[in-house]
Parts: sequence; C-alpha cells; structure tokens
Amino acid sequence: MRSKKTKAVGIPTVDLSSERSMLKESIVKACEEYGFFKVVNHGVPWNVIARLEEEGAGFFSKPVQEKQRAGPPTPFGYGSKNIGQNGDMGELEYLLLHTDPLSVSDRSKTISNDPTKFSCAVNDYTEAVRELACEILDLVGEGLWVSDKFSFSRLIRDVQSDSLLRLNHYPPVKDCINGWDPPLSSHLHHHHHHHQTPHHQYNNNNKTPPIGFGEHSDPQILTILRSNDVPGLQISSHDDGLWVPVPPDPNQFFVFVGDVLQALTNGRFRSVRHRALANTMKGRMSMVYFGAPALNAWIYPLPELVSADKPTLYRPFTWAQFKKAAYSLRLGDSRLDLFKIN
Ligand code: GA4
Repeated sequence: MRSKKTKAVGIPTVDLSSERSMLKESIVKACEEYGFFKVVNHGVPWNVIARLEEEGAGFFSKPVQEKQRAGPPTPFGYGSKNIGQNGDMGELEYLLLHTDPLSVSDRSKTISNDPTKFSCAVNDYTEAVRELACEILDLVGEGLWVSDKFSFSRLIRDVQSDSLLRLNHYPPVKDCINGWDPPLSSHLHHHHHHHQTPHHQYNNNNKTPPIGFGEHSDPQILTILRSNDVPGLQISSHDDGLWVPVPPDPNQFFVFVGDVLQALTNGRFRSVRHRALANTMKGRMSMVYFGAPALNAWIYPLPELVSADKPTLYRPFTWAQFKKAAYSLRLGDSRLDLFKIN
C-alpha cells in the first residue's frame, strides 16, 4: 500500500467536538486559507447518511429509460452528462432537488417506487446537514466578531431558503482513451507540488482522467459534501491554483465556501474552485447540500468586514439576481466579477 502518500496533503480538518474558541478560529483560518475543510465529529447519525446513500444507489442502478422519467433536470430532477444549460458537460449522472419538503415529495413520485421512503431519506438528510451548516456558520459569525453571530445561518434557516440537494453518480471509467493511465498509477496520490496540472490545462495527453464535473465554484453560501469511498474530488489551491486531490472519507463531511459567503465577508473568505474526475474503477457517488438564501434576500458585506482599508468589493444583490447571472454563464466562469465595484 502507498499509505504514506495518501495523506490529506494541505487539507485542513476541523474537529467539531473541540473547544469552541479554538474551533471558531480553526474554521475561520481554513475558510481564509483554503475556502475548504473536512469536518470530523460532526454528530450526523450514520443511519441518516446510509439511508440516503441507499436511495441514491437504488435510483442510479435503474435502467436508463426509467431514470429518464425523473428528468429533465431543469429545474429539478434527473440529468445525465449535461450540466446547466450553456453547454457544459461531464461524465456523470445526477439528481438535482430543491430542499423544500413539498418539492421533494412531488419529485419523489417519478424517482422512486416508494416515494415516501425516498422523501423521508432526503428530508432527514437535508435537515441534518442544514443544522451542520448553520452550526458552522454561527462559528464563522463568532470567529469574525460579527455583532449578530446568526447573520449567516439565518439566511439558510429561512423557510424560503433556495437550498438544493444534489446526488452525483460518476460511473466507473473502463476504457483508457487518449493515453490516460488507469488509476493503478499513483499520480493521484502524490504531493500536489510534484505534478498536478494547473487548472487551465487539464485533460488529454498527460495522464489526467476524464472530467466528471468541471472546475467551478459553488454560487451559494456554504456547501456540505459527503461521498462514498471513491476518489475524484480535487480543490484548487488559493496559493498557486494547483489541484489538491481530496482523499474520500465516507464517514466525514467536506465543506466549501461559496460565492455568496465571499460577498458577505467582503472577500475575506474566497469561494473554492473544485472539480471531480471520473477516475475510478468503482463508481463514485456524492451527496451535496448547497445552503442558499431566499430568492428575495439581499446580499451585501457585513459592516464589520468593511473599513477604510477594506472598502466594499461587491455591490448589493439579491440571491435571485446572482442566481440568474450564474445560470447565464458557463460553469467555470467567475460570476462575482459581474458584481464587483470598479
Ligand atoms: C454549481 C453548484 C450546483 O451543483 C448547481 C450547479 C448548476 C447546475 O448544475 O444547474 C450550475 C452550476 C452550479 C453553476 C453555474 C450554472 C448553474 C450549472 C451552470 C453552468 C446546482 C448550482 O447552483 O450552480
């Protein structure tokens, strides 16, 4: 085994059971330096995770015609290969759901033969990860010395919150085309300084497997991801843009800073660019919660994060306006630029 090389190089880990003042500092530090971290001792019961995983695996194992009954994915449902509506594609299939229980219950009729069981698994999971996201955001509020520490979490606790849940399935890649080396080689586990490709020149002749989900940042506030034990996720380092492979950990969660949190913190946190490679002998499945504000919520930097030497970076916008901009651009585009002052 190459166990010594699979160390989570450069990936910060936050232990939610550690003492609060230490915890809030380590979360703020991870958000500043990476826009990304792993959470351990998160308190989400295993059965909540396992039940959704089972529902997802059950759905993706169905014949394609049956899955297509749950499509198209716009706005919600089953999608395959196409991402968004502007020509982005990836080697994956997925279910995209709004987290509103009424929407889940309506969608589940075309997704599962036991819609009630499916809805319950989705709702229980969503509730648990939303709580986790809110807990993290309250710690962020404290760590940034914001006078109302609930300023961030309130946005995603709103009953009108536009939060989403996404199940991604990256089928195993069997054939090696374009000179791609099968995952027997150890390049995915090497320290990222050695020979990870910078994010503007992936794929083709130099050992990068097909793209499962292309490079992007998440538009929302905070993303909570859980995957099975199959690798593929990579984050882009804030320092040098090099790709850092994230070793999978089915028992833990990964947290991503989204574009809206970047705006709320006036750029003190930056959203993390990431991607998934379909580099696997085994299928990868991820379950991703995107914590978002209500469509009519106004987003502007918290006053505590604005000063003479840190002037306001982005003009105020509603989540609806930001979402519209995001959906009009390509996956990898930088939407926040449209809202920059100057
Ligand atoms: C990225 C984060 C979420 O998966 C998502 C994606 C959405 C989609 O798949 O429809 C987008 C993408 C995501 C950002 C830019 C737009 C919208 C595809 C796309 C090209 C559901 C989201 O909210 O934004």
